[in-house]
Order: sequence, then structure tokens, then C-alpha cells
Amino acid sequence: PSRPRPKVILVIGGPGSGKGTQCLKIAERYGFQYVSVGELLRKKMIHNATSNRKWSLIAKIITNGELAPQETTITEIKQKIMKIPDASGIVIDGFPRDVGQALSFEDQICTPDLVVFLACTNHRLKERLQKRAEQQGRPDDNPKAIDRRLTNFKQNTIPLVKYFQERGLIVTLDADRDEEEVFCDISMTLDNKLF
Ligand code: UP5
Ligand code: MG
Repeated sequence: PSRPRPKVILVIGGPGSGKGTQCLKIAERYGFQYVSVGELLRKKMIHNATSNRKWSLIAKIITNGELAPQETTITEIKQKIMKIPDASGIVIDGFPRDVGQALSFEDQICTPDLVVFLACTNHRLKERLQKRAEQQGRPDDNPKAIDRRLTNFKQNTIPLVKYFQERGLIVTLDADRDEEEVFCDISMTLDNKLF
């Protein structure tokens, strides 16, 4: 008998909303595979930026806090997902970023089972990113790129959230609260909607 396809959960939200933090918790609690699209692109860019023109351009784009080309991003996700042997679920962190990407994902990969939107105030997003920048310093955690990431997020999110709302696929959660409280809501939502 053929196995059912894994459940696919997309987690979206502003830079610093806690996508990475919460996706790891989801993966652990439910035994799902974790795919961070930002991480996928950063790894690939570090690996290829010096030898490959396309990726050196993408490295610049990402370091400036802009979005990588849609087709490249979808191709990377597709390749990554195809390598996952078998899983009951896949949780995707930080994708899609706009309606175009959402359409293309559905067209080329699948319709998600659930989209979780981590809603956070601008002030909280900045505060968390600044704190993380002091501790780790990702290439795009500089003040200019942080501003670009916040601006892009603000521009694209309302239409994106609306798109998923119209299809009844999205749950919006208050992500201003501490990690445990947010995860409590997430796990209640997943228990309700997926099982
Ligand atoms: N923290 C987390 N939750 C907290 C809480 N509830 N209370 C207090 N502190 C909390 O969290 C950020 C920081 O806050 C951490 O220090 C954490 O401990 C703390 P994190 O879980 O890292 O938040 P996250 O939402 O993952 O923030 P991140 O900075 O990773 O978000 P971005 O959306 O900027 O990053 P991403 O990796 O998704 O994308 C980066 C770039 O990749 C994009 O700008 C773009 O250039 C490119 N990209 C594309 O081009 N296309 C894509 O589809 C995806 C990415
Ligand atoms: Mg992240």
C-alpha cells in the first residue's frame, strides 16, 4: 500500500518572530522533518558564492535583506523535500514570502495542510533581532538589512495572509509572548487541525 503523503506545515512571520525557534519545537514534538528556507539559501550561498555567478548575486541579495529569486528558491525547496526519506510531516520555516511564491509552491509542490502565522509587533521584532545580532551575527543581521527585511515583510504579508485566509488554511497566533506560551498555542492548533 502506498504511504499517505506527509503533512506540510508552513510557518511564516516577520524577521525575529520566532519561526526558527518554534519550527524546531514542532519538529521535536511531532517528529516532523524541519526545513528552513533561509538556512537552505544561506548554506548554498556560502558554498557557491565564490565559484558561481548566480550564487554570488544571490549572496548579495540575501545579505542586503532582499528576497532571492522565486524559481531558485522553489527549486531548492523541491530538492530538499525530495531527499527526505519518509516523514509523517514536514515543517517549513520562512516560506512563502509573498503570494507569487505561495502560488508557485502549490503549483509545483503541494497545497499546504496548514499555515501558521506568527504575528509580532514591529517593536518586538527589532528588539529580538538586535539582541540576536549581538550574540550570533548572521550576515543579514546588520541594521540596514534588518530594515529591508522588516520593510519587505510589511509590504508582502497582508496580501499573503489574506490569500491563505480566503482558502481557510491559515491560523494567526500572537507571537509577542514568551516562547512557551506561543508553542502551547501552536501545539493546540496542530492537534486540532491536523490529527
Ligand atoms: N526569540 C524567539 N522567540 C522568542 C520569544 N517568544 N520571546 C523572546 N525571544 C524570542 O528568533 C529570533 C530571536 O528571538 C532569537 O534570538 C530567539 O531566541 C528570540 P528566531 O526563532 O530566530 O526568529 P525567526 O523568525 O526565525 O527570525 P529570522 O531572523 O530567522 O527571520 P528572517 O525571516 O529574517 O530569516 P529567514 O532565515 O527566514 O530569511 C532570511 C533571508 O533569506 C531573507 O531575508 C531572504 O533574503 C532569504 N529568503 C528568501 O529569499 N526566500 C525565502 O523564501 C526565504 C528566505
Ligand atoms: Mg529563522
